[in-house]
Amino acid sequence: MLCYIGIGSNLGDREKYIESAIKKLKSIKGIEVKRASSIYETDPVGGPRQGKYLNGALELETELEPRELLAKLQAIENELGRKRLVKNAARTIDLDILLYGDKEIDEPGLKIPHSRMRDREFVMKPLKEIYAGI
Ligand code: PH2
Ligand code: MG
Ligand code: MG
Repeated sequence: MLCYIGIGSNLGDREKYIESAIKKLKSIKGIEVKRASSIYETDPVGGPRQGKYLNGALELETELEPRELLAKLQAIENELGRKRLVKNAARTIDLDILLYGDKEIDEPGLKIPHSRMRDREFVMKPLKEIYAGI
């Protein structure tokens, strides 16, 4: 399945976290990273006062089911020191499933397409760079 991931970081060495996350994704069996967008510096949207983000998007080819993919992304976030204390707080790394083929999922903890992505410039700008769909 062709799928699109949003990637963001606004804590610590942001470039390094994004690089490490992409490297870890590449090493996972059942995931192939096909395209990576440019990385943009963006102002934080929502949440408590925090620093600027680096944001990008990735195109993946994956054999994993959405829940399996989500678990892998969360494992990478945890390995890279992501703490979940306050909603929308600053984070070392954020990996969000934006699109999974044309599948629509609305379950607790997993909403695809990602909620509010269309309103978020920091998601749509890098996504448009690599999106191969209609
Ligand atoms: N992520 C959020 C909340 N706000 N703002 C920017 N600029 N970039 C993000 O990735 C971001 C955000 C929640 O995931
Ligand atoms: Mg997230
Ligand atoms: Mg997010």
